[in-house]
This record gives sequence, structure tokens and C-alpha cells, in this order.
Amino acid sequence: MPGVIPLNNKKISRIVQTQVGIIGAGPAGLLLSHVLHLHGIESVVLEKHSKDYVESRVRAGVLEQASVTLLSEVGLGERLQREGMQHHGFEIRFGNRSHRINFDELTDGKGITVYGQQEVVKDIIAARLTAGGQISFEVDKVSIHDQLSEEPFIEYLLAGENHKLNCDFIIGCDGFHGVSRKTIPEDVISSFDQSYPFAWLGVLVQAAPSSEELIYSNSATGFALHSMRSRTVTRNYIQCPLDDVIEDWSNDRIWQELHTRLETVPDWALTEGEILEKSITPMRSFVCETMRHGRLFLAGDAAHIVPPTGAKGMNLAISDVRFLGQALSAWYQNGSDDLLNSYSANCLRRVWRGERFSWYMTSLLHKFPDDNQFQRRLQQAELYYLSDSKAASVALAENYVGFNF
Ligand code: FAS
Ligand code: PHB
Repeated sequence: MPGVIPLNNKKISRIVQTQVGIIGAGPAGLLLSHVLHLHGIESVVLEKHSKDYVESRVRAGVLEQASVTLLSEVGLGERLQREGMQHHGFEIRFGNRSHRINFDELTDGKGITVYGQQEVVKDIIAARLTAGGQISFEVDKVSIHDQLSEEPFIEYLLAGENHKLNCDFIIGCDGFHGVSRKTIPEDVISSFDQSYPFAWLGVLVQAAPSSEELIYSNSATGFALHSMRSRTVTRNYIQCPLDDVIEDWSNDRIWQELHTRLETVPDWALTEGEILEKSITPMRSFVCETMRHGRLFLAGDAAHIVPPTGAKGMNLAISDVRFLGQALSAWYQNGSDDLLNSYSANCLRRVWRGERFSWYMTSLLHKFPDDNQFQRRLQQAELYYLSDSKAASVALAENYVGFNF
């Protein structure tokens, strides 16, 4: 039968050829495909969900200055600069105190931009499709083959037909639960894992922000965060028990906890509104060392995850992509594999700095159910030290706004 080629007892209906096969159309996979295109390198992105699903998934909200600069430099900054909200600080509330982390005073003029991850994803997908980029949505049964050879390939199901993607490199950008990391043998990988005894319940709300800046609150009944997406949409989070499900949280209960945990200073009230989306995210720190196995490379959450308290997840994914884009460009343009060989080490230095900061912010701001009184006093002492010491605030601020690449 023409076009049907038997392979490993499976009928491959279609063979696709590209230079770089990318699994996952989140920020990491999409940005890598875009950056490679700018270097004249072809790629194919394989995504298990639909385009609508990927573009509507509510996740991160904060971009470090270095991420904004990179996105702008690669031609993805127009809507980001127009609609993104530049912030020059944020507030930490504890007890009945409030402490503002003033970026202008504490950093060398850096800030952050509040711009939803789904907006970043929409911008990159639009750019890729305009440039004729190949993104296959709703693929299934993705499997990775021959990553230790010079001719690796990916098999997958698309529209009910078996496909084979021949490529030079496979990049796993398929997140923590993806397939890529799992294809690296256990004896090659060292992984580092820390779970936390709570989760975050997040709500997207049709309401004007109740503050110009983000408010993180360590309250007697637990953590809460007031963030935003625009002048009319806010994003609020509350710490909740690890085994809670959405059904445990009525809108009334959510608002009651948000008011209790955030309204801890005088003359400030949280504006309510229609809840547009609710989700519960477990908290975890994870790092996979190595981020490479032969011609397979990992980037973003496929290699590392952080609790969102430090707003580092998406920014670390962008940082990995910057390193990998440089490395692949050097290989294709002058045959050098130096940057490919140092990719893992280069990424992991930045990853571990993000892991430490995310762990620090999580430890500082959450109520740990099993903490004894001594540990609770230590946390209070850290908050007072932060509030009283410029050096302590400088350390927090420089990590929050992020470091230059
Ligand atoms: P992503 O997980 O974004 O993308 C991976 C992509 O691969 C997905 O589209 C997935 O569908 C696809 N995929 C998976 N398996 C596949 C397969 N077998 N075949 C094909 N495709 C496959 N970070 C913050 O900074 N702040 C936050 O508030 C925040 N909230 C979050 C909430 C949730 C529920 C989650 C899961 C993460 C959150 N994060 C947050 C972290 C998040 O923003 C990540 O850091 C960011 O999405 C990383 O981007 P990627 O590495 O591209 O991974
Ligand atoms: C968000 O706006 O989604 C957000 C902001 C800061 C965080 C986590 C999430 O630390």
C-alpha cells in the first residue's frame, strides 16, 4: 500500500524530517522553536493538548527583567510591552505588619513585569504560525527512540495515523509529567526532590486589583497572595491542605479565607468579583541532573520544578531555552558541540539558585502544619529580620527580580 511503511511491526503512515524535534508546546518548547527559527534552524513541535487548551491554561504571572529583555530581543515583546504591567516592588504582610520590597531602592534599577503565561504562549504560537512554523497539536503516544545515536527519532500518533519524526536532536519540553525525562536511564540521572505539606488554590477573578503591586501574606491561618493579570482581572492564591480538591472550596469559603489572610493591615480591603477559573496546584521542588542524554536534551519543567512562591518556574524555562538556542546554533553553524556539552552545567547553576530562592520564599510565607513552636518563632524572626534589615531585603529583592543572563 503506497505511503505505508512497516516499522517495528507498526505501520508508519507518514515520515517527517526536521532538524530539531521538540516535545511540548509550553513556554519552553514554543520559545525554543521560535529562537531556532531565528537562527535558520527547522523544528517541529509536538503537543498533546489542543491549541485552545494550551492558550487558555492559567499558570505563571511574573516575568523577570531578563526574561522580558530576551522576549523583546527575539521579536516577542510588542504586546508584552504594551499590556504587561511593570512593577517596582511588592508587599509582604505578616502579623499586622506590612513590609514593602522596593526594587528601585534595593536593586540596580531592575523590576518585574506581570503578564500571564498564557499571553506569552499565545504570542509565541502566533509568531510561529505566521512564520510557517510546524506545531502539531493533539498528538498522542509520543515515544523517543535512538537518542544515543546520531539519528534519533520520535514516533507519535496524529489524527489516528502513526508518524515518525526523523531529526538531529530531540528536546523534551514536556513538563514534569511528560515522557522525555523518563526515557533517561535511572543510573544516568540524579534527581533531587522535595514535597511540601500543602498546595495552592488559585482563582482568576473578574475584578480590579485591590493594590498596585503584589501582596504576599503570611497570616495566622496560612499563606495568601494577591496578584493580577490586567486592570480588570486579578489572580489570587491561598495555601490549602495537600489533599484538598476543588469541590472542598465553595466561592464563599474562598473569599472568606482571602479576606481573613490578606486584610491584616488597616484601611485595606480585597475587592471581590466573579471567579472565572479555580485550580489546585501541589507544591514541589525537583531537579533532574543531567539535562542531557545523547541527542536528547531537557528544558523547563521537564528538568526542574519549583514551588510558585518565588515566581521562577517560567523564568527558569526561558533561561534554559536561551542556553539551548545558543548551543544548537553553534552546532549547526560551525559544528561546535562545546555549548551542547556544557548545557546541563550552565542551566543547573541558575536552576539551583532559583530552587533555593523558591524554597526560601515558600519556607518564609507558609504555615507548616508540623512545625513546632521553635520553628514558628524562627519563621517570625526571619520576617522581622527582613523587615528591619536592608541587607536582608536586598538579598530577597535581587533574587526576585532575577539576574542578568
Ligand atoms: P509546561 O508544563 O508549561 O509545558 C509542557 C507542555 O508539554 C504542555 O503543553 C503539555 O501539554 C505538553 N506535554 C506533556 N506531555 C506531553 C507528551 N507526552 N506529548 C506531547 N506533549 C506533552 N510558575 C510560576 O512562575 N507561577 C505560577 O503561578 C505557576 N503556576 C503553575 C500552575 C500549574 C498548575 C503548573 C503545573 C505550573 C505552574 N507554574 C507556575 C510553573 C509553570 O509556569 C512552569 O514553570 C512553566 O509552565 C514551564 O514551562 P514548560 O517547561 O514549557 O512546561
Ligand atoms: C501569579 O500572578 O500567578 C503569581 C505571581 C507571583 C507568584 C506566583 C504566581 O509568586
